[in-house]
Amino acid sequence: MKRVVHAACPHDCPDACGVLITIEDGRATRIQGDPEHPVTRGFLCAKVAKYLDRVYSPDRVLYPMRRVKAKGAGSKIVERRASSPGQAIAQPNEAFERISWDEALDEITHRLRRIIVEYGCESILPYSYGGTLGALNGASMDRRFFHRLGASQLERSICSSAGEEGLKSVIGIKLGTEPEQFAHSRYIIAWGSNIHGNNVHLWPFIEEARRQGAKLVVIDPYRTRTAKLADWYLPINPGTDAALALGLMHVIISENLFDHDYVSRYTIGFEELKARAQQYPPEEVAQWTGISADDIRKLAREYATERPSVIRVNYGIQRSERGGMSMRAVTMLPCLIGSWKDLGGGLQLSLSGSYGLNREALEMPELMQKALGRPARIVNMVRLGSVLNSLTAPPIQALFVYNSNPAAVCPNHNEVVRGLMRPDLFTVVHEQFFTDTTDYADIVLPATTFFEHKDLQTAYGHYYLQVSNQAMDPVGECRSNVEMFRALAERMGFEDDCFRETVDSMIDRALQSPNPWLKGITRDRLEREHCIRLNFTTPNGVGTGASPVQAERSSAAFLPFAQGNFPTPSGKAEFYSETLKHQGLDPVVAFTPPDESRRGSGSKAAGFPLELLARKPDNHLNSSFANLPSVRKMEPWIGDLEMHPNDAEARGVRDGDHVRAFNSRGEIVLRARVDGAVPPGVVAARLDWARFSPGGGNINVLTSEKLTDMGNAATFYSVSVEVEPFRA
Ligand SMILES: Nc1nc2c(c(=O)[nH]1)N[C@H]1C(S)=C(S)[C@@H](COP(=O)(O)OP(=O)(O)OC[C@H]3O[C@@H](n4cnc5c(=O)[nH]c(N)nc54)[C@H](O)[C@@H]3O)O[C@H]1N2
Ligand SMILES: Nc1nc2c(c(=O)[nH]1)N[C@H]1C(S)=C(S)[C@@H](COP(=O)(O)OP(=O)(O)OC[C@H]3O[C@@H](n4cnc5c(=O)[nH]c(N)nc54)[C@H](O)[C@@H]3O)O[C@H]1N2
Ligand code: SF4
Ligand SMILES: [Mo]
Repeated sequence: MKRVVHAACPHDCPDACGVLITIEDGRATRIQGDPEHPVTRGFLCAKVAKYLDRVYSPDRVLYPMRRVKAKGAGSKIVERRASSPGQAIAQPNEAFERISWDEALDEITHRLRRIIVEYGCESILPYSYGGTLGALNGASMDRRFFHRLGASQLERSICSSAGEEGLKSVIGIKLGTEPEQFAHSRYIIAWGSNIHGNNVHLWPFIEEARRQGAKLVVIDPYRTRTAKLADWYLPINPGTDAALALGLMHVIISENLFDHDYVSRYTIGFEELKARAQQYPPEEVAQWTGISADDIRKLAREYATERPSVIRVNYGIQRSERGGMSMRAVTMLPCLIGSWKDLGGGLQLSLSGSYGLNREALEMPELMQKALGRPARIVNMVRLGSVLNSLTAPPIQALFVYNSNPAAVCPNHNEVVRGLMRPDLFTVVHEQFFTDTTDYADIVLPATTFFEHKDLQTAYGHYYLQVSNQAMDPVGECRSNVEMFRALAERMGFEDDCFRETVDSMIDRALQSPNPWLKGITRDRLEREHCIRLNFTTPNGVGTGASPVQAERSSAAFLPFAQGNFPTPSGKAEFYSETLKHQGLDPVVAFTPPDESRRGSGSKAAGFPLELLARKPDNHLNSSFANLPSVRKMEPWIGDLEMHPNDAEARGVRDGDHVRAFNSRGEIVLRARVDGAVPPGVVAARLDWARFSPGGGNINVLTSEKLTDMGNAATFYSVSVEVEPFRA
């Protein structure tokens, strides 16, 4: 029997594609994009188009497993077998023996109970991030479980929190220009945003705009696919975006190109901003950013006058020491020129603030009270290395990993591994694959893919909610995150009703929220219609729907800030923020170069004159997909260090040579690729699994635990290194 099931891609990607899965006799035989999804419109990225390879990979974890060899032995088995470094290799499951779910759950609960008696509940640390962004499997039963247990709470700041704080400090909420409106733009700036690689479903709307004469400008230190396709590419020195934005505001204000009416009605702090921007004339900004004063003036004039103009800023600029301030500065631009009023104007970072699901009902933080009588301690995920090695009172004695692969993605890799190797640390990993992290697990539990469970799917790059239906039975003995934590709660003896709640009931309750934009959207409708746009017709306390004029031009347009309505403390876009002032931060915005950079003053930069961009792969998703041979083939840069010819020549390095990249935290061996991708002084390499890298360490050996100025986020793009030829 053949049927087609509607699902939604839950990977950590702005697009949240509508997906159709064909099932024949219980087996998935085809995956395709849902042509009816208004934004993702029937195509999938190259990696998810090959998803059957993932679901039916011979490397899937199929059963609960117990480690029988030394911690870390899995990666050694792989290394020994690796005939050529570019090849993905079979699972290192020889380090494990199969056990039953009963045995696994018994062993876990037994160990956790003992650890609680000896060290207290907060010696247990959950560790999860973006494996699935499904509303339930991303954060629901797991949170209930750890709240009820009284475990330490994880501050999930490895990705976006600096940018979010920067954005919210100006406009109050994670909302912005919807992708469909980019088709109406005449001037599009991709600012630290690799659209073609990381957000490909925005691209057709940009192409549509360009067919009608729009100009695409890319601001990025790395010549991405998007940059190569741009009308104007501006390579910028890493970490200097706040200077550029201030330089643009300098020109826009001094040449009187800003929107007086919008500024006076809907913003506060213009005088303070004006005074600050005066300190950033283009000539000075040019020295920081590497972009000429003429280009800065031209960009400012075009951006302010070629309307509608829109900025797609992504998370690239905020993975820098002062990423919060960078994002704050860029967010001020559409408020200054009033482009929020225009169809096809404004700015997009993340749109996820629109969904407003009832997260309290899903996560039930009140259960912490029951366990501890107070909120549990908070531990920052970026600092996992230090946390495992030196946190006390209590130390971490149990680590429970799901939806994440910290032994690949976490900064300061060597310290992370040192911590994971601790003989007294009890580690559980719930995974689809034997990853870098499972190598250190005492127990590995098998996890379903989105083909094998049901979920509710939001997005951070569009405004359509979806239900992702279960298409097939789980392979092997896999269980979803929801079902695994449900079983564990039962085994721990937690009798609260919430641990027995069905998936459908959880979806229903998630949709019962005070957010008016969810009005009329029910599970039943989602199951029938697959994909429903948020209900923006009613204005509300947070933002408004389209103004009458705009509504005429496009009945569906959503212009959240056309008439102000910024949900900030002042109700206006804040060029001046009292809140930041209270936090000891600059209430306006200023530029300071990253300490760890050529222009910085930090000691970490001394002796390491190159700035490393520890980048994402274009065709994998962080560490996900890197183990699948068919996907890995599409990413020929893996294992390369991209260098400018000047920097290579100065070090006696030729294209194709092996080089040693190092700093105070460690070293790795890569192959030099002397191409035109990076400007002088900058080098770039891509994230890969540690075990596929010679020596067993990936680029996160070189990245640091230093946190950003706002949001306590990771600083993957503020890394100083030196490079020399590698002599074996
Ligand atoms: N193919 C693919 N898609 C993905 C992912 C993936 O790994 N692969 N990851 C997903 C995830 S988790 C996320 S968070 C999103 C992120 O998507 P993006 O926000 O686009 O993330 P990045 O690739 O980190 O950064 C974007 C660009 O910023 C540039 N950049 C770095 N430093 C600076 C700087 O100081 N200034 C400026 N102007 N630019 C800078 C980088 O060179 C990069 O090209 O993508 C998601 N989609
Ligand atoms: N050097 C460097 N490091 C980076 C970045 C970078 O740009 N450069 N990017 C950072 C960013 S932006 C992010 S968001 C993080 C991402 O870090 P992670 O969120 O850890 O992302 P992934 O590498 O995709 O690993 C997710 C894991 O979850 C598993 N998984 C998928 N679905 C499920 C499920 O339903 N249940 C369970 N139990 N497991 C599941 C997958 O198999 C995969 O191994 O990486 C960060 N690390
Ligand atoms: S990873 Fe992104 S682009 Fe690819 S299918 Fe999933 S949502 Fe779509
Ligand atoms: Mo991310």
